[in-house]
Amino acid sequence: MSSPTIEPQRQLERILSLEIARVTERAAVAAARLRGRGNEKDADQAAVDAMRRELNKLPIDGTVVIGEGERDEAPMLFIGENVGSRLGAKVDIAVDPLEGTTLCAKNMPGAIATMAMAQGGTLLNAPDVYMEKIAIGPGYQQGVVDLDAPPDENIRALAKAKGVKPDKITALILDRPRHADLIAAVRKTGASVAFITDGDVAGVIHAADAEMTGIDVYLGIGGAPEGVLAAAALRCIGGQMQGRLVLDTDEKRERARKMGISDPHKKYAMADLVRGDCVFAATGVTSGSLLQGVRFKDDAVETETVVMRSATGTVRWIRAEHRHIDKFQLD
Ligand code: VTB
Repeated sequence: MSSPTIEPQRQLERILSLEIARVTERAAVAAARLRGRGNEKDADQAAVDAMRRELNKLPIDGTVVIGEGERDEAPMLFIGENVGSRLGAKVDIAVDPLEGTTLCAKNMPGAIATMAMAQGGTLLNAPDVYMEKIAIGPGYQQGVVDLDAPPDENIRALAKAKGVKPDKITALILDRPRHADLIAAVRKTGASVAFITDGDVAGVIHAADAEMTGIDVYLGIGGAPEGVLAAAALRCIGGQMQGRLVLDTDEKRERARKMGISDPHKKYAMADLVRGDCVFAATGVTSGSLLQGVRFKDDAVETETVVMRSATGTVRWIRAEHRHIDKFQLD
């Protein structure tokens, strides 16, 4: 009797799409122990250490392409670091062990531990700089909004495509002084602006489910690492996204060049940010609109994780109860 065969790369990716949950779970639990302590650095380091420990248990030859800063300046999970058992297939890894360090330090909603994995050489290797971003959900014609179009034009085009007036559109934007003109332009169309203080990976994901979240479009400048992670999620759940690195100094352009980025003004489509199939995971650290935060109970620790896989479009919500938490770091 012949059994169905799955090519080895696909098989591994299928296994990793569940294994990845362990990695973000551990990072989230480690960070959650330091919620509300006002110490961003310690919470971040705890998440980084836990994530690295778990990554090194995976049967992969992994390279961190989006990480906690660049070599020499980051103690661990820096861009270029090798992780995994080194025996398996070549895999690109993007991590943000604690996305929203301030949210965690202040115990505010929306901090997550997140990462994405893809075949080696398929995730954009970007320096830790800013990225201009625009993202919308699935169901629209390709190119209905564009990073290079003025914000008011994008809002009108999106409203038209949705069959509503601009005042029925809501744009999600990071609350930063640098967005003053953008916010004014969006509001001038009659559209509404919803703010986040941090956490634009979840912000972009929200735009992918307008019916549920009320967010039609994500706009503005956030971190480039978060941009690649968000693109990985969107590749799994559908939607459109464009980004452009903000390389406004010689020093940044040189850092980018060393990572193989020759055109500093390049507009990246989603398929440039993530060039093939990927898996994405995020675990809540503090409770937010995307995920429940870590709950510490007497006999267990509870986590909530979302895992997405682009090959099949499967989205899994994993509520886990971790018992024997004392042994947590040993297995
Ligand atoms: C965003 C957000 C992050 O950084 O990318 C933002 O997603 C951008 O940087 O959670 P600034 O804070 O400098 O504006 C975070 O807020 C924190 O890393």
